[in-house]
Amino acid sequence: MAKTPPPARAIAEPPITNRERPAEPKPYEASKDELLEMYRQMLLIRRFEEKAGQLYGLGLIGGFCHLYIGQEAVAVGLQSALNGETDSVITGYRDHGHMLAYGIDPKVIMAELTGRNSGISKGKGGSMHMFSTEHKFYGGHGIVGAQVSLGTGLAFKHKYSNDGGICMAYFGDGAANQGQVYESFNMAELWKLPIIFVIENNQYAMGTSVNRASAEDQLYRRGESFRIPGIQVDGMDVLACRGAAEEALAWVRAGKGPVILEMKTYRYRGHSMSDPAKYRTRDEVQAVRDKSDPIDHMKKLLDAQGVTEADLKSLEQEIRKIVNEAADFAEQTPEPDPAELYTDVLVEKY
Ligand SMILES: Cc1ncc(C[n+]2csc(CCOP(=O)(O)OP(=O)(O)O)c2C)c(N)n1
Ligand SMILES: [Mg+2]
Repeated sequence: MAKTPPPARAIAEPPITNRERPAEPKPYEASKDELLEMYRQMLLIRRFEEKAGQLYGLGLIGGFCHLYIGQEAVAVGLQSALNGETDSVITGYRDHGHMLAYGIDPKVIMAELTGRNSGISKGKGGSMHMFSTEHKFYGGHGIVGAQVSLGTGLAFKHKYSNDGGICMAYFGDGAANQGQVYESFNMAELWKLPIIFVIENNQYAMGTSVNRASAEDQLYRRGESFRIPGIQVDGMDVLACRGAAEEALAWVRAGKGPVILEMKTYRYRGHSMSDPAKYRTRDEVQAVRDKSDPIDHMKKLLDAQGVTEADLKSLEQEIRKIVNEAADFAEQTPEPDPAELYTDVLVEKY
């Protein structure tokens, strides 16, 4: 028998500001070990991306390559709050940092960048198309905004199979203007899907600044007409990111439906390696680096915890070693066999 539809809501409803919403996030109170781990992960991403930039310059990486430098606190802070056993992550093409933050081996990521058979997508995906279903990391997508709809599907699966997981779907400020994002918002709220929509507002979509492209540039408000609460977060502060993740997760895990997190961040490099970044001044970039760099900020917190320069130096060396080993591996392993062209491709009728 068909279900009776729910009654229409009363007209005199409280405005959205009076509705229940997630608690105001507080910066996460991390132990010294947690601080060190977050610092380690952010530094790993930064050094990995710098090395990827070098390999690209040497012609060892083909195709597109979008670096995550400057945005490290977002993936590290948010993903540190996830349950790696149950929760899924999906993002766009700026994906290397998210994979590293999700504990995926730097070697197989770098080998994918250089198109080798030991790469995580057997060298056939490159920078933008990496997956690890084992780690519940669902890409790596080149079509702007597509990951929002796919992530909504992942969240549907979490709910349908009652597996206790949630999906974290990342997208950019440019993607936030895409039509499919709003279709996904509608479904996600209607069905109370367990999903956190993370808008990484790094201020630019290719060469267009957010204010030039967005009628509502306070992106955390973009869910209001769908009754999805939004929180704006300092995306350059890893503890603020983690604190926001805690509140968003509490809301979503309680079955209250999706949340939007707008992470105010900044990318230091061009949109991709082929972008000369003529749409902004060097001074603008330098000012953000000087004032808000997430790694420098964390260094100060570690200093206050009694972590010495020498401790940080040895950590830096350890990370450089991991990154150099990943680069050596990525240069030395063979390219895929031509027969690989015919694997992982749909060739039958479905
Ligand atoms: C559907 C679609 N339209 C356009 C493009 C071209 N494109 C690639 S990245 C990009 C900008 C996206 O910017 P944003 O969402 O802010 O992400 P960011 O690169 O800043 O991480 C555009 C327009 C694309 N890949 N897919
Ligand atoms: Mg952007």
